[in-house]
Amino acid sequence: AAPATFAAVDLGASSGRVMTARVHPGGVELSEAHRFANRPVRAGGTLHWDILSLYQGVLDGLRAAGPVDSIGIDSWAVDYGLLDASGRLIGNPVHYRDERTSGVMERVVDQVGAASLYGVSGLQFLPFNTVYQLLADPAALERAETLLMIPDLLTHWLTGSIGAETTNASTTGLYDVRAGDWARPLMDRLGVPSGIFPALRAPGAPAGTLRPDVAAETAAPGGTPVVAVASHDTASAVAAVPAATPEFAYISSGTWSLVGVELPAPVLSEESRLANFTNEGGLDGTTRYLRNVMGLWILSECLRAWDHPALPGLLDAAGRARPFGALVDPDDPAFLPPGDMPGRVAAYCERTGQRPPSGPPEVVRCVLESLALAYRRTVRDAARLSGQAVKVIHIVGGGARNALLCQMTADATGLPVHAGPVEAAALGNALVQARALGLVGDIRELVRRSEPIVAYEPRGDQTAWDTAATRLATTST
Ligand code: ADP
Ligand code: LRH
Repeated sequence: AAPATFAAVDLGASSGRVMTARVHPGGVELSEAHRFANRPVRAGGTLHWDILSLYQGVLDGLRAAGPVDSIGIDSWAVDYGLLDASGRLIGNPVHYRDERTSGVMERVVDQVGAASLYGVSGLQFLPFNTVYQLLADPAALERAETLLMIPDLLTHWLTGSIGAETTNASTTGLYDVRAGDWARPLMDRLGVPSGIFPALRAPGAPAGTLRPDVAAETAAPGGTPVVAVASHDTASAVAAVPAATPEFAYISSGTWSLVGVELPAPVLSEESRLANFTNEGGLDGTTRYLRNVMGLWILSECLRAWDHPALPGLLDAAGRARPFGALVDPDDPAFLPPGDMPGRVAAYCERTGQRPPSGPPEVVRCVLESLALAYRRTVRDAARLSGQAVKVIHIVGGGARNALLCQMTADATGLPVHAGPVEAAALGNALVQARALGLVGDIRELVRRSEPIVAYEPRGDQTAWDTAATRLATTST
């Protein structure tokens, strides 16, 4: 087949990028056409996404990318825009870290019961799941005619088409994970109007073509196809994990760390619910059985508090800092909202009778060791709860560049860690488009052939990590 070029728009919580992927029978070459900051804006007391600036970034990126065979968009999950009867956006999409959802999940759980929610959606209980955001703002819901998840909203602005891509729909809490359809009876029970949810489309399905007026702002001709890729960024990233064996776990490591395994079917057991594991939709009907770990967000908020020192130098210093000082549970809700993260780490330590780390290198060491311990616990829980054996851990996303964390993860888990690709989500996005054109068979095999992977073998003293894990378990608040 002749080579083809695809534009993959990948919007993460920290940055957006438009990548071009040139796909030929021997492999894929990815290059960055445009990268832009994703800066949330607090206005009127609410934390918003700057959706128009993100859309402008997409257009600028499509201009820089040049003509392409097709376009796909993926982004972070759970957030959405609501359109009114005339198709206009009702308000600016709100950031999932906004505190308007405070107490809503607890109220819904009281009303319908955690087991019956989990039995339908199989979704982990996070306060910002779409369903809780919707119920936090009944006035907007009342005016809404259509709900579009972020990638579906941007796709709509590019093409005029309306649809709901399934991997992202599976993060709403309003998707029936066994039926593979919107959970309309649950919506009725919760008072969420089921008419606002568009028809579903699976990754790889067409999602319209570029409107001529929009095309004029890009370098792509009008009529360029837009494809519904695995539009949840984590689903695209998992699709591009270069695993050579089915016995692998993944850590999609960016702002969040999404830690889990790929399964043929969801796990909806009581034990799984209590461990707060999620069953999100993956490519080709797979289940992404995983848990959100707070991730590098804690580190990036520390960097912000310290006025952005250079990360490589700081990681070097953290590598030389004393091991196994204070440890924190990254999943503690105190770490979720934006704010003074070094202060919150110190407060956690004080609350749990530990000497707080002093100075940035010690804080970073504490955060990374704590993350490695969270990864260890989560990989082991995923394997135990699903019965899926795990022989290797793949780390993809920006966190694959953090050699200290990759090595700690290998040491803590006693498993080899394969790091890369950094731009897994963009690769998964582009290769689903290429596959839809018939250019690619096995996406993972193509990624293995094309992308450098760095291997970390476990080393050092496993018992030190066992001791640290026990200590953390007993100090968790
Ligand atoms: P998202 O998709 O959520 O925006 P990314 O996958 O782009 O996130 O990952 C961003 C993270 O990658 C940063 O928070 C940072 O911790 C990490 N990172 C980026 N570059 C480097 C680097 N040179 N060394 C270590 N870590 C890095
Ligand atoms: C990662 C991610 C994750 C969701 C979160 C809201 O970018 O999509 O999978 O839980 O953002």
